[in-house]
Amino acid sequence: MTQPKGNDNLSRRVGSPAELTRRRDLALNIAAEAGALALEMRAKGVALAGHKSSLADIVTEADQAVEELIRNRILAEFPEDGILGEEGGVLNDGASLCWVVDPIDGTVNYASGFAQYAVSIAVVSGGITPLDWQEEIGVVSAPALGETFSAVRGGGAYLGRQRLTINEGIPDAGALIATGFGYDPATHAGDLARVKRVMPIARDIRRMGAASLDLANLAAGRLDVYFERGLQPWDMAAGALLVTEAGGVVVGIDCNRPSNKMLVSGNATMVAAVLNLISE
Ligand code: LIP
Repeated sequence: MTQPKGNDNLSRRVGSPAELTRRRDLALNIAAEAGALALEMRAKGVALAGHKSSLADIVTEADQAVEELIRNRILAEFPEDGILGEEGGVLNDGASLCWVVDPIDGTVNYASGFAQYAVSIAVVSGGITPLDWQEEIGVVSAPALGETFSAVRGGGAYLGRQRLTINEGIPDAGALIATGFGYDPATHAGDLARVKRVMPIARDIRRMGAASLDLANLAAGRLDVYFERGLQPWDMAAGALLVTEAGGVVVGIDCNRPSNKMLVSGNATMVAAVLNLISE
């Protein structure tokens, strides 16, 4: 079985360790402020601001307000950096470091009253798509769960101050597998077919509704593998670094980089097994 190598095609370092540490500290502070705003707005109810790809794909006023807070805080400290945000698009395209922001990942959970949502903030270099960027910093903060995950490339992944390590191998009892389903009904049959194909190696399936937290939970050893088709760049940027810094790999279906076509993540043995099954 060929094992995926992960993100080994991009290894150059943009930004000194000190520059990255400053941005990591800022990302942690911003995530705390953004999470507090999300909680405060949620306590007052949910105001729908619109829809995106379908009626199921909603934007709330909190998504917009939280992203605005994050953008303003980044620009106040690093006006030369790029920003790619779920709600506000691209700013300063071509900057050597770009912040990739999902203000509320798991918006449907947020609107429905589930705690499984997160502020996801990454800093990447080398491009503004997962196919060509290198994740440098990742922060995933779940305000309603009181958990904040963080990583700087080369420095390990952490939940608070606790260092994270991904699970090894394939468990004898079967793997705890997380996945997700996009908002486009046309893709659901394919998504379900892939779930059926991985069931022979599954202990059970989880569909929790926030990709950044699926990746964070994988980094923390709470899950064995996670795969999903149709993810956007901001869904995966920060969480992918948490996984690689915890010793895992994050790949696509036909190359070593994830994209909206597919993301598969876990330890290399687990990922190879899932890739074999879903590629059949
Ligand atoms: C969501 C993801 C979720 C995925 C949805 C969507 P949003 O992000 O985190 O797991 O299945 O397709 O992308 O839209 O709540 O930021």
